[in-house]
Amino acid sequence: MLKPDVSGFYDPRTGSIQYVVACPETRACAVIDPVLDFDEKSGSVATAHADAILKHIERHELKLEWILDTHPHADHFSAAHYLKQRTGARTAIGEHVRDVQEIWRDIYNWPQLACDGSQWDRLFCDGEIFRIGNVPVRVMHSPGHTLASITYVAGDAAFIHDTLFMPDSGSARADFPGGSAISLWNSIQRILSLPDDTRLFTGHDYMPGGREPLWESSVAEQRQKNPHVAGQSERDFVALREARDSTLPMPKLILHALQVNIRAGELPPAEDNGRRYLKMPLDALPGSVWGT
Ligand SMILES: N[C@@H](CCC(=O)N[C@@H](CS)C(=O)NCC(=O)O)C(=O)O
Ligand SMILES: [Fe+2]
Repeated sequence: MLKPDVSGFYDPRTGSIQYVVACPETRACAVIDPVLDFDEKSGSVATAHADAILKHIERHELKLEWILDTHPHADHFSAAHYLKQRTGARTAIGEHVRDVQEIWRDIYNWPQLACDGSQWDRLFCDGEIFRIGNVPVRVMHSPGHTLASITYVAGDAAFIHDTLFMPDSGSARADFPGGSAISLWNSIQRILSLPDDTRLFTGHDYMPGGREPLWESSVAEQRQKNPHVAGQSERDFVALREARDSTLPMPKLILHALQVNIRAGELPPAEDNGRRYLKMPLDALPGSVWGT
């Protein structure tokens, strides 16, 4: 089996891992889950992370074919639109992004938002296969964290985003609009049915106990060491997940990020003064600090 070259790029501000996945035979590559930098205090947007990825691609003489997202992120802006503008590569995400668009169209009261996924070049469905150079990539719908989440299985490497984190860090939350702990359990079981030595690349690492950031594990390691799966039943997992989720505040940027990410990372259009604005719905989400 052709093993892709995988480079991870860690964003310490959001604990996100961005990947460049390259075909060792053709030098074709894909970017997965690139981050557009955003400082909510100043409202400033920057492209340092995306530019570092472009530099890596240039330095290694790779050819960018795909800009992939695993799901519409709730904690950072996607740099998909920016990278497409810079490179012309195609953007893609899972087809159920349309359902996520409908949820957030209502929250933002944007009846004019096209909820057909037309903001991306390609929408993948479960089981679909495409290529990064000579590396076949199989798409696995893996909902739970969001309705639209997909895992990219590229050769012996699976990009599992926010399903399982590193084995010492359990699993992703399932309490966003459209999230489901049972669906997350089922998606995790599908991932764990991949061969034992499949390289698993996670979407976030929050450095528990102050250790260095890590993002690669294997199916065997997850089965043995991750307390959210080792020895767990579906019922116990759902109880554990829902109990933990009820204690988690919403991500700092969820209301900033979704309005950008349901448009493939394109920022809102500039108003007549040339400035772009975000929209903040009030009282739309549960999980306030005062518990309402
Ligand atoms: N403190 C972070 C939390 C981000 C967050 O909720 N991350 C999601 C993935 S998008 C998650 O699953 N977190 C699990 C956890 O915090 O236990 C923030 O405010 O951005
Ligand atoms: Fe996420």
